[in-house]
Amino acid sequence: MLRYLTAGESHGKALVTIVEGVPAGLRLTAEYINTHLARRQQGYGRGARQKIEKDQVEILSGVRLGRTLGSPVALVVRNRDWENWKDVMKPEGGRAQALTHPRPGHADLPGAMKYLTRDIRNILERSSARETAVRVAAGSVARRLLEEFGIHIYSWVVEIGGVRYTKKDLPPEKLFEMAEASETRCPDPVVTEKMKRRIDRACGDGDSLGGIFEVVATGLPPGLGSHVHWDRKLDARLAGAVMSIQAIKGVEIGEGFGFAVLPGSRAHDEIFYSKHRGYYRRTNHAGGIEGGMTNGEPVVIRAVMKPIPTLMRPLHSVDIATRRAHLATVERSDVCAVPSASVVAEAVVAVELAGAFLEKFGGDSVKEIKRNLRGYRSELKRF
Ligand code: EPS
Repeated sequence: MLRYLTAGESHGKALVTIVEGVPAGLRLTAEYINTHLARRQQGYGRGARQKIEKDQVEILSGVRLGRTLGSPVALVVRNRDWENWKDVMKPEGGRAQALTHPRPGHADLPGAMKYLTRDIRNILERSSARETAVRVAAGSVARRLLEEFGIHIYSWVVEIGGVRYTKKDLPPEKLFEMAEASETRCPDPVVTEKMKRRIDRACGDGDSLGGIFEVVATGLPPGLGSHVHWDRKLDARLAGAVMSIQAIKGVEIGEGFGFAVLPGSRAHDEIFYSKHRGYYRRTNHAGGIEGGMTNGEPVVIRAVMKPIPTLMRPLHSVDIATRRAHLATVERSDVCAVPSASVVAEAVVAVELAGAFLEKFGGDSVKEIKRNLRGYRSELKRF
């Protein structure tokens, strides 16, 4: 079983993760993980914090001489901003002014009530999307594993604050390449500029913006996941993982909500066979998943991120110390983090896909898994 946990507060000393269930013999370097950490930090509309942080991972365990050992992989990403928060965030001793003005849309108020604290900082430090830095680190391990088997994950942004990109019929690696060159991770330079102007306008208004991104995974063999139980269905697992990213409010797979208007005759992907390709489809409305299992077509996931709840022109709230009306806390924040969220989604998708992959082909070493995959592929050739 592949699993990970994270720990760490936004302005604490560091973020850490332990990834367990990684097979032995996988090439893995800090440099590889750092590439993805840097991708997450980019994006137009980010705040001043990203000028402070330059995320770098340190591999603490589970890797020796550039290859995994099969033991837990422990990773740490240090918060540079910790230097400025030592007094407020120190683990022992000291006092700090309580934050008491919850932001609508944030974890602030439900968290304060749940944990019976009147200092919202006790909640916001952990609910902060800063935690996604180390999720990308964990996801990079899973991604490296998938790459070893020809499975690749891409993402791009399709909408920010109502400025929409209509997807062109291009291969995912091409769309990805164009998204990587865009400040909003949008594959179209003209739409990128429109998105940037929309973000500028929101920034000028003291407002924030959400949007939609798409993640595509290619090279997946059919049969990952299962139809037999709710918690083994791959679409459910992917949706749960993507929904767990901070500020995500909706996830769809393939045609998703678009199925509401399509008749069955146009909704389903007809089945074809050729000696060269085996079974294949000419459309992919299902988003690569039928009955909770991959069907061999690319997996396509879209998700919507709500606008960031920290507004420079704050919304109405209540002071939880006095119960009197008060404007919400104004904290340094981002205007838009949709481009970053799409990179985080790649990471959590990688973990789910690698987990399902290991369940089917699992072994203790990459060598063993390669043999298992070869065996399955040769069965499918005769199928
Ligand atoms: C975040 C608020 C901002 C973001 C942060 C997420 O942090 P700060 O309050 O320190 O300015 O920059 O995201 C990151 C630090 C990051 O690396 O992604 C929040 O409240 O979720």
